[in-house]
Amino acid sequence: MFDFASISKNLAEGNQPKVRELVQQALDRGLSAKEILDEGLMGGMSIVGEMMERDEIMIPEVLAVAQFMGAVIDEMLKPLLLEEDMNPYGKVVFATVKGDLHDIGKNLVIMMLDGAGFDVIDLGIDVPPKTIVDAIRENNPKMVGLSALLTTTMPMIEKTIDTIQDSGLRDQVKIMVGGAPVDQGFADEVGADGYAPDASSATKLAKGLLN
Ligand code: B12
Repeated sequence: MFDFASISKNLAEGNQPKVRELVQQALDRGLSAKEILDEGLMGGMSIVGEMMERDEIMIPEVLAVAQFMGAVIDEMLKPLLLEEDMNPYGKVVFATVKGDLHDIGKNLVIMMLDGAGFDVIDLGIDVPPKTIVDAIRENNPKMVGLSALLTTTMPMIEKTIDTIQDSGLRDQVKIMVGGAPVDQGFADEVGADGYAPDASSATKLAKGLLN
């Protein structure tokens, strides 16, 4: 039985050489990339998420862990995940809405989704509704993620959802919304399918909505 918890623990502690060594050991023992991702790396990000909730870790450290996890996935697991045909959750189009330049939270959510096996198309910041509609048409995603960090850009989430609706694409996608000023009440009010307060619950939400 492989000690996946030690991958999680070392990832959360930022011990990068040890994480690489353990992931390589797991691969050498013939464990699947998906197992290593779900049991080891995602466990580490859950620990980091909990530390964030308790204010025990600073944002730059969180970003460093998330970026490192992305690098391990890219360099060590991605080719195998593709071979294993592990993209079980399909495509997600993600954007910070028009008028809003905040992307740290969006990028964290994207990294977690990426790590969990979603194929995320990141449209970036300050994204107008039409660009999002065009991206849905082009990429045929199962889900759209919208982020807003300002009370002044929250209405742009509603405008974006309305534009998706008016374009006749609403039934094709689930829509999840988030960002510091957003809450469940707002999500219900604007007709989103779901809201999550942070990156690890966003991943759970996305899996739940698509199951
Ligand atoms: C960093 C920051 C900036 C940086 C952004 C850099 C960047 N690349 O993102 C800069 C300096 C550019 C900036 C600019 C401004 N900012 Co600013 N900024 C912040 C700050 C300090 C941190 C935001 C952050 O990154 N948090 C960390 C991340 C990890 O958290 P998060 O974004 O909330 O994301 C998490 C969740 O919300 C959730 N989530 C996020 N998106 C999504 C999406 C989905 C689908 C889901 C499910 C979940 C989800 O998961 C994330 C991870 O756990 C906040 C204060 C704060 N504490 O929030 C102010 C804050 C958001 N900013 C504020 C303001 C006022 C501004 C400016 C207007 C300032 C100015 N006068 O110019 C400009 C606006 C620029 C613009 N048009 O967007 C105010 C907003 C007030 C309000 N009520 O609207 C805040 C609250 C500060 C304050 N207390 O006044 N800002």
